[in-house]
Amino acid sequence: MTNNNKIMKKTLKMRLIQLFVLGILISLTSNNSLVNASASHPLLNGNFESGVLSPWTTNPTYPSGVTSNSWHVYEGTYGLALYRYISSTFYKSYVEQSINYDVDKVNSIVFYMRAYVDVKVTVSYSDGTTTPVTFTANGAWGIQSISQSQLSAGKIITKIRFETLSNSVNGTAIDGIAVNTLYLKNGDFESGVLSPWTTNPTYPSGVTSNSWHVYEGTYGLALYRYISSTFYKSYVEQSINYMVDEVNSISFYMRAYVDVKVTVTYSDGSTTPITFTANGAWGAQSISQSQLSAGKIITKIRFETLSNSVNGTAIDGININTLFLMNGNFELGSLSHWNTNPTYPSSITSNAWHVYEGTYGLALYRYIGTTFYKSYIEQSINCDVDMMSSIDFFLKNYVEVKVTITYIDGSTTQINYSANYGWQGKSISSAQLSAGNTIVKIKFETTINSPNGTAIDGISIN
Ligand SMILES: [Ca+2]
Ligand SMILES: [Ca+2]
Ligand SMILES: [Ca+2]
Repeated sequence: MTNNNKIMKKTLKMRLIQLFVLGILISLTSNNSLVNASASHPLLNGNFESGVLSPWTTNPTYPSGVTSNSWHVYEGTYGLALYRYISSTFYKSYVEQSINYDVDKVNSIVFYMRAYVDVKVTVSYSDGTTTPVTFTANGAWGIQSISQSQLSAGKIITKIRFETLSNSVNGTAIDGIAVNTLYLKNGDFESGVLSPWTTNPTYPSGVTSNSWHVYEGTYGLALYRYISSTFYKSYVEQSINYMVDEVNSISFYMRAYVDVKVTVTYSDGSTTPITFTANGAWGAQSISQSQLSAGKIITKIRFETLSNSVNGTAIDGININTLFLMNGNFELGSLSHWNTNPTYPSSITSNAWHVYEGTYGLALYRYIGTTFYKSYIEQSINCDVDMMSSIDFFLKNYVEVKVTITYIDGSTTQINYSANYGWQGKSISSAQLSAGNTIVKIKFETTINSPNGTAIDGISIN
C-alpha cells in the first residue's frame, strides 16, 4: 500500500467515523426534542404548491395559512399568509419545519417575501444553537437570501422557522422557499429543465426528450445550440462541493460528434481539464479519483463542446460517485448518487406504498403498460468490511430481489431475498461478507418482470 493510499484510507476512516458520530447526533437531537422522528429530510413544500401547510407546523393560536389568494402568491398557485387575520388585525404567526442539511453543503437559503412587518428567519442546528436573521418589511415582492457564510460552518441544520415579529394592519406573504445545496443535482436531466445547470447565454444548451439525446430515463442534454444548419458549441456548468478524497469517480454517458472538455474547478481556483474524444455513439465515460487533485475541494464542474459542427452532441446520466453510501433513505427526493438500468429505470416516489420511512422510497421496477419490469440500482462506495457490522434495509418485494456486493479484487457476494408481501427489515452481517476485503459497489435488483411492484427504503451501512 502506498503512502497516499494509507493517507486516503485514514481520511476515509475518519470521515466514516465523523458520519457515524453525526448520525448519532442527529438521532439524539430528534429524540431529545421530541420532533417527528421521520422529520430528517430536505425542505418540503417550500413553494406551498401542495395547497396545504404540511409538513410545516405553525402557531396553534394564530395559525398561518396556505392560500391561493393572489396577493400571497409569487410563483405557482399557492403562497403563505404568515399571519392570522381576526377582526381587522393581522396577528403575528410563524411556520417551521424540521429538516436535515450539512451547512458545508448548503449554498444558500432563498425565498420571496412581501412583508408589512419584519420577518425573522431562525436556522437551528443539531447542537441546539441557532442563527437568527431578520428581514426588514419591504411592502412588495422581493427575493431574500441567507448565504452559507451567514450560517455556522461544520454544523447540521435541523430546523428552519419563519415568523412575523409583530401584529400589523396589513398582511405578510412568503413563497418559493428553497435550500440550494451543493451536491450535483439534475445530472440525469430528468427534471426536464436545465436548472441548476447554467449555460452559454448566446448559444444555450438545452434539455430535451428527443430520443437521440437520451441515454437513460426521459430527458437528456443537447450540448450545443442548433441555428440554421450549424450545431454551435456550448457548455453547461454547476457549482458543487465535494472533497476529492470522498469522490470515487465522475461518470456520464456521451454521444459526441465533436470533442467534449470536462473541467473540474477547485476551491483554490486551480482546475483539472479532461478532453473526451468524439465517439459518435453512446458510451460510458469516467474520470477517476486519481485524475483529480488529492486533498482539494471541487467547487464546479463544466461540460463543453470544443467546436461548432455538422452534428449534435448529447450527454446524459452525469453522476458523482462518492466513497460512502449516500441517499440510502432516498430522502433527497431523487436517485442522486445511484445509477439505474437505463432502459427500465427505477424511480424515487412519495407514493406511500413504496415508503417505509420519511417521505420517499424506491420503486425497484419500471411500470409500462401492465408490467412491472425488472430494474436495478447501484452505487459505488469504498468501505472496508472490517470497519462495518452490517448492511441494513427495508424490503417489500413481490418478486425475488438480488443484492450484489462487489469487492476491490473483483469478487462478489450475492444474497437473494425471496418474495414477501409486506415490509420486512433485512440485514447482511459482516460475517456474510468477505473478511479483510473492501466493498466498492452495492447493487439491488429485481430478477424478473412481474404483475406487482417491489419497494426498498432505508438502506444503510452500519
Ligand atoms: Ca407558490
Ligand atoms: Ca436522462
Ligand atoms: Ca425514505
